[in-house]
Amino acid sequence: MAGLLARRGGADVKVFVDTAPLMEKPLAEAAGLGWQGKHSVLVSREWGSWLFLGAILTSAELPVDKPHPESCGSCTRCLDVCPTNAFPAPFRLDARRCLAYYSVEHKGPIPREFRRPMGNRIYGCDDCLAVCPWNKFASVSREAKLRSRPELERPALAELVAIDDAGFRALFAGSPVKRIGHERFLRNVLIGIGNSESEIFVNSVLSRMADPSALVRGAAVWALRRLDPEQASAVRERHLDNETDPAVRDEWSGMV
Ligand code: B12
Ligand code: SF4
Ligand code: SF4
Repeated sequence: MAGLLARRGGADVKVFVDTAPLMEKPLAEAAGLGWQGKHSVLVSREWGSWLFLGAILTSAELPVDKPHPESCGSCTRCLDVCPTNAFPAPFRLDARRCLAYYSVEHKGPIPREFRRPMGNRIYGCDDCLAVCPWNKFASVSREAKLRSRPELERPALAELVAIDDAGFRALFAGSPVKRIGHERFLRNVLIGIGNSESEIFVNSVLSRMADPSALVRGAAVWALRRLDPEQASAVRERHLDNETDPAVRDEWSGMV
């Protein structure tokens, strides 16, 4: 539907959902749908923070709505919960510290500072949205396309890290997760495994140590070092002999 141009009742209509250079949040606030909360996304009295925005540009004459007043009051829950302190001030997000940016948009290795706070978030982060007290007014959407798929509700990390490119594409067909591609997906899964502090994943990690992707190998080194430092020391020289990528070599550095 995104970017669709049509004529309806004599007016031009163009529809966008997160696909055009439009600032949807200030537009939604001006349209009276809600207000930009201290976490910077739109909050509605009816839907809380759990909503997507869509925009319709039209030449039709429409009545003008009143902008919605800001209604956060003294609440600071979203600012306090952020695992990376991404809010330098209320209503102001530093996207360079946001895990939604690193897990979804960022193409390179996850900067070291953000690996532990990332926990086991494989795609995006919703913490600041999830704690908003206005969510108590939200209800589950009846839209079938927004329903979660049972096989993806609590996926096992060991299964996710073993998945190949074709399996990844099949599992996430029709889902935005597919957009990040297999390599970035494995990078995020390996960070989640490294944060699990559970040695049961060591063999899964070892199976990715010689992956053709340097991004994946680098994340596997980090995960192995966290889960089993002795094993990491034992295999270090063997892997370094064949490693040409400077970023992956850097992951091995500092170990003797
Ligand atoms: C770029 C972008 C991101 C970036 C930057 C986020 C951001 N807050 O801007 C990243 C990748 C980090 C991101 C993350 C997420 N995003 Co996003 N994102 C966008 C996108 C494409 C553009 C947003 C934008 O214009 N940012 C630019 C900045 C300048 O805008 P702003 O924060 O609103 O800035 C205002 C205030 O912060 C303030 N301000 C900013 N700087 C300063 C400085 C000073 C001094 C002062 C006083 C004020 C001030 O004034 C600005 C103007 O109003 C929109 C879609 C769209 N086209 O609008 C979706 C959108 C905002 N994202 C969305 C979602 C759902 C998310 C995530 C929850 C995804 C996830 N689960 O991982 C997270 C939430 C993180 C968060 N707390 O914002 C939804 C939000 C729905 C809603 N309820 O509003 C949108 C609207 C997409 C959609 N159509 O549904 N996103
Ligand atoms: S999405 Fe997560 S990391 Fe980003 S600002 Fe919200 S709580 Fe912080
Ligand atoms: S959690 Fe509190 S401060 Fe943050 S947007 Fe919701 S009401 Fe506003």
